[in-house]
Amino acid sequence: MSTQKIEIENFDFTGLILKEPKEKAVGLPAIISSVKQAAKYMDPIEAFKLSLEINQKGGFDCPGCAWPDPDDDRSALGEYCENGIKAIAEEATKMSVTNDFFAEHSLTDISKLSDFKIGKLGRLTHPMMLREGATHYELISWKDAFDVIAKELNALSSPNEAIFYTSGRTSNEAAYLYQLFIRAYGTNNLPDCSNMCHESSGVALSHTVGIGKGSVTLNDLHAAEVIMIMGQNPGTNHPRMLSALEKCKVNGGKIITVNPLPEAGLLNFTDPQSPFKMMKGGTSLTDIFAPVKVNGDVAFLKAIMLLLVAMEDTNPGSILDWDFIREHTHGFKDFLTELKKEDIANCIVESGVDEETITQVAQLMADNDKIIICWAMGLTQQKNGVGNIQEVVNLLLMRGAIGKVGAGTCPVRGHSNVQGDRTMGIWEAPKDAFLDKLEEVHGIKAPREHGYHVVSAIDAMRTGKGKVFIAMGGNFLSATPDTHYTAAALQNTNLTVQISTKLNRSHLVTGKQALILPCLGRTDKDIQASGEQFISCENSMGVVQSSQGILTPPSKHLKSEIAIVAEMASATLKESKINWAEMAGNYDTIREVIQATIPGFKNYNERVRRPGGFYLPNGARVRIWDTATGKANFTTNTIPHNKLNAGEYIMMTLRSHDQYNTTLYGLDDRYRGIYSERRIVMMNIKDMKLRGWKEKQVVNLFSEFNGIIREALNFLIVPYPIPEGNVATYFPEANPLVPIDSFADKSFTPTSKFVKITIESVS
Ligand SMILES: Nc1nc2c(c(=O)[nH]1)N[C@H]1C(S)=C(S)[C@@H](COP(=O)(O)OP(=O)(O)OC[C@H]3O[C@@H](n4cnc5c(=O)[nH]c(N)nc54)[C@H](O)[C@@H]3O)O[C@H]1N2
Ligand SMILES: Nc1nc2c(c(=O)[nH]1)N[C@H]1C(S)=C(S)[C@@H](COP(=O)(O)OP(=O)(O)OC[C@H]3O[C@@H](n4cnc5c(=O)[nH]c(N)nc54)[C@H](O)[C@@H]3O)O[C@H]1N2
Ligand SMILES: [Mo]
Repeated sequence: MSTQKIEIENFDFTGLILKEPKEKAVGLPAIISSVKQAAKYMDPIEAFKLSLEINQKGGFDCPGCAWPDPDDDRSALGEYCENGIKAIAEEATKMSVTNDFFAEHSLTDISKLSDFKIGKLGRLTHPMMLREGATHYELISWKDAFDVIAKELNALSSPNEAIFYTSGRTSNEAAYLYQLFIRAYGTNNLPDCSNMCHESSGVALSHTVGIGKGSVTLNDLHAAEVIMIMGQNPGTNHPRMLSALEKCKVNGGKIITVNPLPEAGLLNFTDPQSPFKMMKGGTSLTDIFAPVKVNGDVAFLKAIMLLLVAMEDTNPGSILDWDFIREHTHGFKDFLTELKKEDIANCIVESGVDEETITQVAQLMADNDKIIICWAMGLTQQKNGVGNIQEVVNLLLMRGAIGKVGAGTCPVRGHSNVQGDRTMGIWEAPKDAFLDKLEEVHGIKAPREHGYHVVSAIDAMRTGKGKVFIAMGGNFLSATPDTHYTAAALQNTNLTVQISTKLNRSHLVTGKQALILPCLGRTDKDIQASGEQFISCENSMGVVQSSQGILTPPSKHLKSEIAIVAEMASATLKESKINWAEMAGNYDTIREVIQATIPGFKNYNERVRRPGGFYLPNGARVRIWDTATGKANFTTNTIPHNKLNAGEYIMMTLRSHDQYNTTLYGLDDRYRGIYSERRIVMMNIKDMKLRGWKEKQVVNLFSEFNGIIREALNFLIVPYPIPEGNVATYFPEANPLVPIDSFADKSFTPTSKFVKITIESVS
């Protein structure tokens, strides 16, 4: 065993500068910022070539977010967004981490670098192995790497001792092949980033409307009369969504924002595709801003529904869509009885929003029929994340606002193919019908026992039940909760394997042995036996499109994710009758088996080649409810009571404007006016005064949960317009504070937006 010390956190300050938070998003500063970013790390001609191809029909799918592209006209400037350009610059960087780098630097040394510096080292170029007890990664041939994996997997006493993680950039083709290999090998241990992301949406929507995806299309957003955006910061995380919101406003729609923070992008927006408007100063997007307390959403939604019911009682038939409720829903009576037991005054207090604002929101909901509710992590990463989303559905169902033009559910997805990965079977709890099909098409025996999700996977490794960990992309260590607990879990395994484009901390905190398998990214050309290949992805609105990289890969030693899976499978499953090599040689053959296994992919190869791709079937969109009752279900969800003792705060962990999850593009959070530092904690000025604290006060953060105290040291206080009692930090710096056993009911999503903490001043 090696005794080298690996740093799991980096506590250094980088020099906080504070400015006034911005009140508008995008516009010229955004373009300048992204061009600067691209120019720093990329060849300028390649950067320009790429910017013309982003999200174009026949171009490549931006490796940034999962926001859909317009069905019809796409901007000549490229479906551009500042953070999309940054995502591409990050992948298409000129810098690389070669085998020489690993020969020169021990793991201990690399781990002393900050996450930001590690990311900026560049693309991985060679397969590398860390042998048991070694201090350095060393070069390994691809063949030997696959043999190591095969040997370890075949030595396990049960396939359930292996864990296969997936991050959400993996293409449909790679995801399908990966899950096929894993199930042919014999386990459903397929935790994925979705477990930490929109799992609460999937669980809530499947139960209530019969499909774990949103029901709206981009055109619905344009046609909506009211869009309510809850727990989401699109100016940073889905910048192209702002163009859709702007169209909605131009068409006369109203926008309600429900968020503890006044996020710049939602207040005012200047479309980068429209230079004329850029000079005029942009569109004011939000009509009503409802500053909920963290996790005040169930109370907020119930208050609105109570007001709607009161209006209905005064003027029967005027508010509730009785035809819809009768024909399409189940459980309305019980729902109404339970709702009426709630005290509206209490709902208002628990929501944190004032009565006048709530009344205005209810009035908009009453006056308009085409209502869309969008949401993201502010709702899903809560103990009652599933309840939050079920309340969203209740509100839409009361108003008949689903399954018609301009109305419905809009969970805004994160990773560019996270939705597609789930469609392809990346799921620890697959349905029997899916496994039956897999057996029929491939002649395998698919395991039926459900596998580990992210949280249970960590526990399994911690207790020695998970012995081999393989990650298809992502940064498991830094993205998961309870960083030190997870580190110990990973270090307790025999082998960790990372299939990655870039180096991150998960390559440093390893099992006894570790492999780095470097792969092609979305922007790279992918040439296989039958010639140049393309892959396909499903966006947040269920549109499947092709994506083809155009750059020369950064190293000739890289393999595609598909080739890696195929070779791993061939090496491990010696008796397998599946022709892995053929599929890796020609991705059309993978699409053929996907078509045979998964509904909605008829004529996949032909339809995916059409410009703009094709829509997958969506029951809720056409009012077909694939639920246990055959109807859309109303539900009752209790209001969480979050009592705080003196000196306790509720912490939410957020993304800054300069990061993609654990990848740090830079150290600034321009819209929030926070520059050059990530170890910060945003706090209400009144809370600061109570403690006698000043701006930039150095503090330590502690969370106590089920008797265990966790700490995150060295943070600087930033006064910010955030509700009293709430504070905000950045993900992943604050992840050591998120308790492993604090997760959402039913979806097991870590409560990254709700961590009870105490704060102590250092000086
Ligand atoms: N540039 C960029 N784009 C990204 C990502 C990225 O890191 N960078 N990540 C991608 C991924 S994987 C995802 S999942 C998405 C994430 O997209 P978001 O969900 O927008 O990201 P977060 O920063 O987690 O922001 C959550 C928002 O919820 C609010 N919030 C927190 N708690 C509550 C609450 O209790 N109630 C309400 N109503 N609001 C609350 C916060 O103030 C914040 O505005 O973005 C995707 N796109
Ligand atoms: N506290 C807190 N924790 C959170 C969250 C939060 O809001 N707060 N958000 C959660 C959410 S929503 C998510 S989705 C997860 C994200 O969790 P992950 O998806 O695991 O994390 P990422 O940071 O997106 O992964 C980045 C790494 O992916 C690799 N990579 C990038 N592109 C490719 C590719 O094309 N192929 C391959 N094979 N590898 C690639 C690179 O090595 C890069 O370093 O984090 C979760 N964790
Ligand atoms: Mo996510």
